[in-house]
Amino acid sequence: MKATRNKGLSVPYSKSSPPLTKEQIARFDQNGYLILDLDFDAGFIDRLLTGVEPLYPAERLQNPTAPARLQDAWKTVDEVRQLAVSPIALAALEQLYGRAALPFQTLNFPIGTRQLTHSDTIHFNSIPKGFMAGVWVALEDIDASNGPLQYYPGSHKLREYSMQDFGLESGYENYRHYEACIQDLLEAEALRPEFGTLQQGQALIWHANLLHGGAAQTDLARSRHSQVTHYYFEDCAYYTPMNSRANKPSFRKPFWIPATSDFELPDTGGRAIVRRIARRLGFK
Ligand SMILES: O=C(O)CCC(=O)C(=O)O
Repeated sequence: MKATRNKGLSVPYSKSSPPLTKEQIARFDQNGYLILDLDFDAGFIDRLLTGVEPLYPAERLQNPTAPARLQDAWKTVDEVRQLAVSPIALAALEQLYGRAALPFQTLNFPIGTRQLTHSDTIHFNSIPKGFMAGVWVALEDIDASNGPLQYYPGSHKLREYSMQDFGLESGYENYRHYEACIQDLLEAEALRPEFGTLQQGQALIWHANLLHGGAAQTDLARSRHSQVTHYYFEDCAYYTPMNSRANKPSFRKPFWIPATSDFELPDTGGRAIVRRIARRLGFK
């Protein structure tokens, strides 16, 4: 299955002046992550934060210390979209993977997520496998007390573990069992975490199979604004492992985050819902 790019998604870095050095590429290969600056200034980030704040779930007003997340704010907040199509991130990913990177999802977080350790290969995968990456951007300075990203260098070299590998049926109802199996794996492999204490505007690219999560936020009076963008790569088929059965991938048709703000969203409204119900009822 061939990925088609949305209009205008192009990387203004030439092959002769790419953003990453050979040493950075070797470090990514060895550690499974890489930190780099995306060159967005504080004014841009302020506008992004002002744009996303009113979109978080209303519970955040009642309880600002509860984890909150906002998916695909790029559709309405143009700074979120611009961050997702950062020319530096796209060019760096293309250098690391040898294929054009295709952003397909954004997540914004106002405070630490406290997410338990996992690998993104359980959520998103491709055929051929492994053509997926996450780019986590610090939208303010992050230190040990406001819930940094936590990751296990080198863990991307472990095999890719699916739900079935742990004797679990796929499905989000079994996700906490998956998380428990990953905790056992960390102990069995004696893996030690590192923490993403990044400065505002820095990004961490992670390999699809890097084990990562969110560290506890010890200072709940603080915020921890961040944005994650997930990328696939060109010329693959894409699927959702959590909804797949053994040898029966649940394929997906991502809508690539557009390079310019003059985009039209695909029809996900009434007609798409009617089509989905009709398919479930057995109508073609
Ligand atoms: O931001 C975090 O604390 C963790 C994010 C994460 O694990 C993810 O988006 O997969």
